[in-house]
Parts: sequence; structure tokens; C-alpha cells
Amino acid sequence: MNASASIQDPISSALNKKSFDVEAIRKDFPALHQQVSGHPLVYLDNGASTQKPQQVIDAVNNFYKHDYSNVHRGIHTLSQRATDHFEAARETVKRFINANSLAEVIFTSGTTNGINLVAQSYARSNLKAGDEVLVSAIEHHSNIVPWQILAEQIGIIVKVIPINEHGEILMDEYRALLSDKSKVVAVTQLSNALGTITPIKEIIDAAHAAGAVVMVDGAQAVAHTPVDVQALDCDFYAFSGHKLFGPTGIGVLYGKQVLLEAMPPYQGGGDMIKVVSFSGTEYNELPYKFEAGTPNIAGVIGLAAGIDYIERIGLDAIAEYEQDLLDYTTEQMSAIEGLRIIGTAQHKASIVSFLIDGIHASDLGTLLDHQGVAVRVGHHCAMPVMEFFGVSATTRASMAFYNNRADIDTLVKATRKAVEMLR
Ligand code: C6P
Repeated sequence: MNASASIQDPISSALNKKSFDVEAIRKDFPALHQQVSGHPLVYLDNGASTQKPQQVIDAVNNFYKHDYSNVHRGIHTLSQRATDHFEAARETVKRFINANSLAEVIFTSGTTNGINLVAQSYARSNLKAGDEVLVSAIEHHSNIVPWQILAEQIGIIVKVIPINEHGEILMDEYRALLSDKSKVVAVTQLSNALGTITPIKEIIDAAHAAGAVVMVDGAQAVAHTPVDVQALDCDFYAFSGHKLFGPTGIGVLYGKQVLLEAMPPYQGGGDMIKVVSFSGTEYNELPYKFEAGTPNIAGVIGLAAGIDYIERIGLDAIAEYEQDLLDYTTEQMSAIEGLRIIGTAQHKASIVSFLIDGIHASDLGTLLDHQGVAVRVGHHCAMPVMEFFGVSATTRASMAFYNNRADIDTLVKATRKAVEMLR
């Protein structure tokens, strides 16, 4: 059996049903069915990373068992099989985000890697001292620090698009910041710390009108909403496999072909060259020009299996289901005395960040863990967001399509109990 055959195996009844059947879906995720601290696990840390369905685990397992070899290098059967799976996965990603060509799908190690690639290749070679990169105040550190590094290297200026008290981008202020100095706008489609869904299409259109290119951080968005890079007309879009029910250490950078063609390589090494000579080296064509070294082959195969899995449920159905779960969570959590939700944007995805009067987030997180509830506490790699709201940390419950109302009821009960113990 080979890896792609395993992905096609008849699987859970959940995916064959027309309606969204969360209980059937949960059966596909082995890690959800365990006890933590003597309680059934309630996994609400999907913003950090998602659990894997059996189909992804099988795809990776089968690849290592039957087809494992390096790609693009060998004439032998295993290498050809591995290459076929690897390139078939690129097709899957292309379809998933509706890229125009396979040349536009670059495998990276994750969102962070993709954004750094754009900063160091596109921006470093196209921007000069005094040019401006606009980032929003709700960005993850991965979409701030690469631009600050570039500022130190070549003297670009990083400008911050402000937000309001709900955690929404101030669009008028954004438009006012745009000028002929703006060369890159780097914005998230979904805030990991607050859950805000940004008006990304409007942001892109305004940037283009000012002559800037747009880097979209899609790390959180891809698992919660359908993404069509051509409809968005973004220039670059980065995401990670591990938040998409796939493995860690794998991600994708989408870039418009015309931009990628003109960009210098980010890293040098095997696979990204056509000819190497001490008198001059010729780089490979896209997308290989940006894929130096042996890639994360099993990661790519697992990522494609994750995409296959969620496509069979459908991102529209997922978004609808999660919106209902978000509304339920918001309502139930808001009823807890002294609890304040940080991030109350009108358009939100299934993330609830909160504070409780007089209780430190890490104490709460520890007591929740003792009751089997996994949440993230801290600054969520978005320290400027914490600074804006005047807090050092929040507790964050981030839901996926395999969470249900019972999970939320447990979260609420466990939070109430923790509050009683800590007061
Ligand atoms: N956020 C969270 O708990 P990597 O680490 O490269 O896969 O993804 C980085 C990243 C970039 N942008 C956004 C919006 C993100 O949410 C993340 C990862 C995790 O919120 C881990 S810090």
C-alpha cells in the first residue's frame, strides 16, 4: 500500500454524511480519547496546534513503511514514488488555496519561515532605506520581528496600523498611513491572540491602490475559513501544516509567480540549483528555487492528508459550526463573575481570550489542566496586543471543528471551580 492510497481509504462515517456530525468526527482523532489528570481530555489549544486525525497519522506512517526515500534525486522506484507523493501534495495545496500554478506553492517549515523568506528575499531586494512596511497592532511576533530585522539591515521603517478596544483594525487610520513610501503591508487574516477576523480583502485592495504588495499571515485562518488566494489577490500568503491537522515542521508560502520569478533565492543548497560551478551557478525554476535542501517529505504528505480531511468536511461547514460554538462559548464564559473577554471584534473566529479579576492566567491554566482542560496562557507570541490591552497574559480557549458543546460546558465548570479555589 502506498501513502496516497491510504489517504483515499474508506474512513469515518463522519465524512460521508451530509450534515456536520461532530461526534463521528471526534472518533477520527485518537488523541482526544484519553484521560489527563484523571479526567477526559478537553483539548482547547488548537490555536497553538491541532490534533491529528488517524488519516494523517496513517498517511505519514504508510509513507515511512512503504515509500520512504529522498525526492527529486533518485532513479530508483522508492525515490520516484516519494517524488510522486510529494508533487501530488503540491497539487492538493494548489487546489486548496486556489493558486494559479504549482510554481506558486513553496513548501517551507511553517508560517514563520514563509514570512522570513518574503522579508529576506522579496523585501530585502526590492526595498531601500526609508521605505515603509505596515504591520497591524494585532500581529503575531512572526509577522513583526522579520520586518524589524530588515529595518536593522537596510533601514526600512516599520509602521503600525492601530486597532480599537475590540481588537479590530482601524481602517481609516490604515488608509491614512498608506503612501507612496508604503512598499509592503503585512497583516494577519485571523488574530491568534484575540480571534479577530480582519477585513483582509479591503486591506489588500487599499494596499494595491497605494502600490504596496501584501503579505498575509494565514497561520490561523486556513483552518477556519475557505481561502482563495486569487480571489483575495494577495501577493504572498503563509501558513503552517500543524494548525491544519497536519504535522509540525511543514508549511506553505504562496507567492504570485511574477514576484517569485524576480526574487533571489532565500537559501542556497541542493535542489534549488540547475548547474553549480565556481564560475557561476544557475538557479532552479520555481518552486524549487526556494526549496533548498532535503525537504520535510513526510510532513508534506501529512499536510496533504490533513487538507484532504478537512476538504471532505468542507470549510464552509466548519466555519458555520465553529461560529455557533464560538457564540455558545462567549455566552457561557461571559456568565462567569469577574470574567472579561479580550477581543470582542464583530467578526471573530473560534478563539476566546479572557481575564478573571484577581486571578493570574497561569494559575488558572494550571488548575484547568488538573481538570483535563488544555488551554494556552501567556502572551500568545503577540506581546504588542497584551501591551495594548494593558495586561501581561490572558487565558485562551481556541476551538477546532472537533470540539463540542460538552467541551465548553467542561471548560466553564472547570473555570468556575478554579476560581473558587483561587479566591
Ligand atoms: N501561533 C499560537 O499559540 P509557526 O510557529 O511558524 O507555525 O506559526 C507562527 C504563527 C504566525 N502567525 C500567527 C497568527 C500564529 O498564530 C502563529 C502561531 C501559535 O497562537 C503558536 S505561538
